[in-house]
Amino acid sequence: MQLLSNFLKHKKIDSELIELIDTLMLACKEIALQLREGELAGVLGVSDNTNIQGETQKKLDIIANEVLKKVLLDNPIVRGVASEEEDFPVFGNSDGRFLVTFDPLDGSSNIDINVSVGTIFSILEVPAGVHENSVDLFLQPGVQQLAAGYVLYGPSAVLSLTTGDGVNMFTLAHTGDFLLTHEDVTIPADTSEFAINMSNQRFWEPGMRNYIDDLLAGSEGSRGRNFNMRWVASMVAEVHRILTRGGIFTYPWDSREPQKPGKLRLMYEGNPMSMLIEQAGGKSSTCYSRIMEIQPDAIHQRVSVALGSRNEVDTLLEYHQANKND
Ligand code: P6P
Repeated sequence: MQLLSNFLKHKKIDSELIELIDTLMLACKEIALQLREGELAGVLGVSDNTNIQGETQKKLDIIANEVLKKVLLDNPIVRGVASEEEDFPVFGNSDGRFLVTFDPLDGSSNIDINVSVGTIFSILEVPAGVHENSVDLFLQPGVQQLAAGYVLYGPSAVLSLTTGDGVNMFTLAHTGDFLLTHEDVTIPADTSEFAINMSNQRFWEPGMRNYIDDLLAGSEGSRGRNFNMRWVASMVAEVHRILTRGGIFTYPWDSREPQKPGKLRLMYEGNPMSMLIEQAGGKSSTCYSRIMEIQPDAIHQRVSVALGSRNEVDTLLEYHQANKND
């Protein structure tokens, strides 16, 4: 089995990018250890803090965030980081080349019930000649990402990574090494499995309601076949399932907060997951446009998401187009 860094060297990936990915994995290994310990380490449960998202932070949200910040900012190749758990970006070496955005522990509402969670990351390069530290450094569309990935802390800890030349998966061995376990991941173009939080149905746009109604109608409906549903409430687990066997995941706009485009965050959920999905042959859309082409105007801005098997995402977009013309 090939070591992560040997695999990347063999792919002739930039040596400083390899160093950054190895640095990220140091942090993720520590997070995996803390999660494995769980109650034994006294790290479960909520803290007294609320983050900028208005969410009560779990103890492990804070631990994971602090580990990632320290490990990354100690490396002089990192200019700055932006985290779901930080109101503003945090800067390190002013000559650093890379910017990293991350959701330190996505799906953390699952921690206390021992269900899979994950760290999502996105790597950008500092625009040439920019010396001023500001949030603007990070506000680059998803197509500018150098690399993206997640570490899923499930029954095993698995890194799914893209550096722009396909998607590969690496499993964390008991030795502490990430070993190549799935090369050149490809998402089936069609699927019979969808993931959505059905409890929000009354808040969706007509296009989404009609699309889901037809999935639920199964073989008696216009789709003429039965569909299966999954909802883990952990985007990393949903995306991992889609990369592994296909499917469609959507967290659409809903009328509860009409001024917000969606629940998920563009910079450290939408963009990195979209890069993985597209690099594995899938599609990732807001339901109206390609997520990775959005020009961000705020570090915590939200986005509606529909991603997965290419042909099924296209079908969903047709339902939205049909209702837009109504
Ligand atoms: P809900 C986790 O909080 C998250 O950001 C994603 O990982 C997940 O897909 C979604 O929110 C779950 O949202 O409303 O079902 O709890």
